[in-house]
Amino acid sequence: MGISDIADGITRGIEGMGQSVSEALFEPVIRLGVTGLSRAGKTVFITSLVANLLDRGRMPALGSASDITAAYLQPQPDDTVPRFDYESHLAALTGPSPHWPEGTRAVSELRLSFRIQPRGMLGAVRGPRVVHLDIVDYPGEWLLDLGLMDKSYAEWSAEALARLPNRPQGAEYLAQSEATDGTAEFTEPQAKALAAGFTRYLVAARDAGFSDCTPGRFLLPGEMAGSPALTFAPLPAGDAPRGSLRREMERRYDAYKREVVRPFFRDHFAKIDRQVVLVDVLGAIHSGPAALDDLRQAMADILAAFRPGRASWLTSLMGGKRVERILFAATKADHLHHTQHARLTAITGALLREARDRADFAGAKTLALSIAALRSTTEETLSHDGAELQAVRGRLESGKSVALYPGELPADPAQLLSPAAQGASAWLDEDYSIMNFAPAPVILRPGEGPPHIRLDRAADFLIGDKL
Ligand SMILES: Nc1nc2c(ncn2[C@@H]2O[C@H](COP(=O)(O)OP(=O)(O)OP(=O)(O)O)[C@@H](O)[C@H]2O)c(=O)[nH]1
Ligand SMILES: [Mg+2]
Repeated sequence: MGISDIADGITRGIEGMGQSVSEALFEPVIRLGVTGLSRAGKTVFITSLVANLLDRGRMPALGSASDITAAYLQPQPDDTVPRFDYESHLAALTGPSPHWPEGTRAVSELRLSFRIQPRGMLGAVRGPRVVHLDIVDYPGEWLLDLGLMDKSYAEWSAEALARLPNRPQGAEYLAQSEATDGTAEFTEPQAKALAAGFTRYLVAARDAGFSDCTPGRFLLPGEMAGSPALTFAPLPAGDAPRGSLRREMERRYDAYKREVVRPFFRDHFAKIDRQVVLVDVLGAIHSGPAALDDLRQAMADILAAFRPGRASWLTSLMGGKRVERILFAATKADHLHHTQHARLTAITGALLREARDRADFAGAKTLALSIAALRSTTEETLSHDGAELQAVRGRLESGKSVALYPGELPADPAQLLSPAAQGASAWLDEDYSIMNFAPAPVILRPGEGPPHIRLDRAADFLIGDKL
C-alpha cells in the first residue's frame, strides 16, 4: 500500500464518517450505481425508472414501510459530474416520434428525492422525512479495468495478445504488433499508430458482440482522447531498454492505471450503496455461443470489483463500506413472450453463477430478474404449420409492425452455457433472433410512468427497504 492509498483511505474514512452522522440525523442518501456493458440498456433503464418513481401508478410491487407523499428531481450534489439528461431521454422515448437515446459517453448522475411519511405509530412520532436517491450511470467497461490494476504491462500484453487469434477482428493488430520492434527508439507516431490499430480492433470486437474489450477508456475516451495515458498498446514480450518503445508503452500503461482507473474507483465506485448490473443476455444469445461465453467471463471480471478484499488499494478506497445489494437484470425481456421470462432469468442466474457466488460471499444481497425498462411490444400467438407459437409484436424504425418469434429458450441453462463454454461455433437446435424494435408510442396517463416489465420489482429490491 503506497502513501497515496493510505491518504485516500483516511479521507474516505473521514468523509464517510461525516456523511453517516449527518445522514442518520437528517436526510439519508442512497447511492444507486447503474452499470452494464455497452448497449446493455442503462440509459433507458434510468430514464424509465425515474419516470416511474415520479409517477408510481405502474409500480405496484414497490413496497415501502412509508407513504411516499412526494417525489421530485433536485440538483445533484456532485458539482463535477455531468447531470443525467433525464428530460431529453424521456422526450426521445415518449415523444411524438419515439426513438432510442444516443449512446452515452461518460459518467452521469441524477438526484431524485422522496418525501415519505412513516405509517402507523412510528409515523405519528417521527413525522415526514426526506430520502435522496442519487443514481449514477457508468459504463461496465470501466469496471473491467479493475483487472488491469494488479497486472504489469508485460502480463497484460501477453493476455491481450493471446486473445487476438480467437477473434477474427484481431488479425490485423496481431500482425502489426508482431512486426513492431519494441526495443527500437520510441517515437510518438509509432505509438499513435499502434494505439490506433489496437483501438480499431477493440471497436470491431465490441461491435461483433465480444464483451471484454479493455482498456475500457479506449472505447469511451471522452475528454482524454489522444492523451499519452490512452496512447499505448500491447506488445509481445521482450527487452525494454531506456528510451525504447516498449519502455514508454510500459510507462503509459502505468499512467493509465494511476490516472484513469484508480480515480474512477475512488470518485464513483467507492461511494455506491446499491448496484444494478444490466446484462443484454438475449443479445449475446443471438450473437452466438462465443459471444455468450465471452459475456460470462466479462461478467465474472466485472463483478470481481464487488468482492471486498479483492485488492488492498480498493479496500482502502472503500473505507470499510461495501455494496449492500446487487441486482442482475437481463434487459429487453419484451423481446420474449412472458411464458419464457422464467427461462431467461434462470439463464441469467446461471451465467452469473460464478461471479454471484463471490459477491454473495461478501455478504451482499443479490437477485436476478428479467426486465424491460421500456416495454415496446405486445404479446401474440401465431400459428405456424399447425403449431402455436408464443410471439411478440413491435414496430420497426420504419413504422412497420412485425411479429417476432425469438426462438424457444431451453429450460435447462446448461443447454446454452455448456456449448458456449466448449467453444461451439453455432447453436445446435435453435436460431435465436431479436429485432430492433422502436419504442412503442405511449400516451402517459396522469400518475403513470412509461410501460415496463418488472421495473417495480427491480426498484423494490434496490431501494424498497429504505423508503
Ligand atoms: N425492446 C427494448 N429495447 C431496449 C430496452 N432497453 C434498451 N433497449 C435497446 O437497447 C439499446 C441500448 O439502450 P441504452 O439504454 O442506450 O443502453 P446503454 O447501456 O445506455 O448504452 P451505452 O450508453 O451506449 O453504453 C437501445 O437503443 C434499444 O435498442 C427495452 O426495455 N426494450
Ligand atoms: Mg447509455
